[in-house]
Amino acid sequence: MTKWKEIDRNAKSWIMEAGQRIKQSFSKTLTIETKSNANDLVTDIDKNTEQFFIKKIKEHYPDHKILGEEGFGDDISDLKGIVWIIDPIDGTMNFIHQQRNFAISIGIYEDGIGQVGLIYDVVHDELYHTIKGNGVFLNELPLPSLQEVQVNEAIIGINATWVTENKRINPLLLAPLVKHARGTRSYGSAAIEMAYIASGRMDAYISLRLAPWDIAAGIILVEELGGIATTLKGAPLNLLEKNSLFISKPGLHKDVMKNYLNDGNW
Ligand code: 2AM
Ligand code: CA
Ligand code: CA
Ligand code: CA
Repeated sequence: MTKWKEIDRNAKSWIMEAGQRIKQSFSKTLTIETKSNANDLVTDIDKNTEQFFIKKIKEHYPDHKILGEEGFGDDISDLKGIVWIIDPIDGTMNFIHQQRNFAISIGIYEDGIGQVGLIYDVVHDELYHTIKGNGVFLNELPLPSLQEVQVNEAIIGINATWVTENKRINPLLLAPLVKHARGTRSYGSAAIEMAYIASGRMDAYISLRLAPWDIAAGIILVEELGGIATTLKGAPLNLLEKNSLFISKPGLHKDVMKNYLNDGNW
């Protein structure tokens, strides 16, 4: 078995096991804390899940590094070697309020190149996974390459925050795109929104500020199918810091960059 096949097989088995543990936690009382602000939440399950992965990875691959949202991994200052970038629960607010619409996200990189991507929508039991160069699968189903679509036929994922007064972007810049798109959606989990681009349920997703663990797996999945992922200014994403994100089907990316985001003096 090749190196990546073995890593992928282990990662899949651990992500399913972690998902089971999360489902079992639904009957228990959550410990909820806040982080940077009153709406930035974390639970004991986020922390336990991250620690579960770290234990498994360190046992099997002691020379791999781990970057995790809850900070139990390594202090990473570069992407040399093999780095697992993990969000144990993406969509914690949904996890707490809805007990659905959250996912486990794992992107595995070697020297900065995405090699394995997994996003597990726990409650819907949908595992999106890829080994670079081998296609993307939704559970056992192979997903087709992404086809071009026009703005007026596109469903675009965007949080309403970005079209109200905010400190990152003039909301008027995004208003025409929202108006011209066939529809907009907001699922509250960046990983699920990117997985939905991979599966064709959405055509693009925009956010003004996401961390490496929010996007690490999703960009591997979408790029494997021919999609494009950049910042809103069209620059490459940097997995060592926070980024804005515009990720979409191929033709749509070019069209939106040219006709909607080009004159954004922001
Ligand atoms: P999280 O649930 O892992 O924190 C919600 O729109 C999306 O933005 C989720 O993917 C969420 O990830 C992410 N996010 C990143 N930073 C956030 C923050 N400070 N507060 C809330 N959501 C955040
Ligand atoms: Ca969080
Ligand atoms: Ca996240
Ligand atoms: Ca998280």
